[in-house]
Amino acid sequence: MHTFIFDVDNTLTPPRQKIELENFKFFINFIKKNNVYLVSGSDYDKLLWQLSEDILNNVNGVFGCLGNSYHIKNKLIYKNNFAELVYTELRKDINNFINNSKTPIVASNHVEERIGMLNISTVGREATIEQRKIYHQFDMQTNERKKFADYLSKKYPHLDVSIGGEISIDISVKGYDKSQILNHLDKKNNLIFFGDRCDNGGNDAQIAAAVTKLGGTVYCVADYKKTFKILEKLVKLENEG
Ligand code: M1P
Repeated sequence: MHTFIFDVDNTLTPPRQKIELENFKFFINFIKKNNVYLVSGSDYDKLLWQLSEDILNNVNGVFGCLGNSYHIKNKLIYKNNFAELVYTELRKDINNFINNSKTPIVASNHVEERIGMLNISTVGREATIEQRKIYHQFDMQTNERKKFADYLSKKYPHLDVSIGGEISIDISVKGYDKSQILNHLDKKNNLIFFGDRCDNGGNDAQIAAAVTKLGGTVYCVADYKKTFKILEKLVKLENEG
C-alpha cells in the first residue's frame, strides 16, 4: 500500500495559483484510488482556493502551514501555536529586514501570522504575479532571502527558517516543519513524497530527508508539470502491472 504526500505550490499548481483543469481532472481520479496527503506552507483557505473542495475533501488529509494545521474532510484535527516567547525579539529582526531591504518593488502585508508559523516577505504578500517575478529575479541576484534566513537560523537555533515559494520566508519552531506530519501517518505504508524545495534551506528539505530515512521515495520536482509527468508514468506502470 502506498501513501502519496504532495507539496502544493509549484508541485501540484503553479505558485499561488489554481490547479490547471487538466491536472485537476487527473488528480481527482488519482486521489480516489490512492492514499493521498497534502502538505503545504500555505494555510487551509489558500489551499481550498487553489485546489477546490473536491480535492481537499477526497484526499486522506490536508496539512497546512508546514504541518501546523491538519484537516480531514474540512474538519480541523489539530493546530499548533507559534511560540509567544520568541516573538518580540524576532519581530524586531523581521522589521529591520523589511525596512532595510533594497527590494526594487514594494507591495503590502509583509508579515503573515499563520497557524504555528510566520511567513515574511519584503516585497509583501499582496504583490501581483508580475511584482512577484520582479522580486524573484532580485532575490536570485542578491540572495536576500537566503542571507536573512541564515542570519535568523544562527540567532534562533530553535527555529526553522526556510525558503518555500518565490517571495517569502517561512518560520516555524524546529521540528514543527512539514516533517511533523509523518507522526500522523501510517509509517508501515511506502511513503512517496513530491516537493520542489527539497534542497538545503528549502521548506521541503526536512520532510524529504525524513521520508528517505523511512525508506520511502522522494521526487524533487522542478515544477508541477514534472509532477504530473511522473504521476502519469506511475499510473501507467500500475495499470500494466
Ligand atoms: O508552498 C510554498 C510557499 O508558497 C508561498 O510562497 P511565496 O508566496 O513566497 O511564493 C507561501 O505560501 C509559502 O509560505 C509557502 O511555503
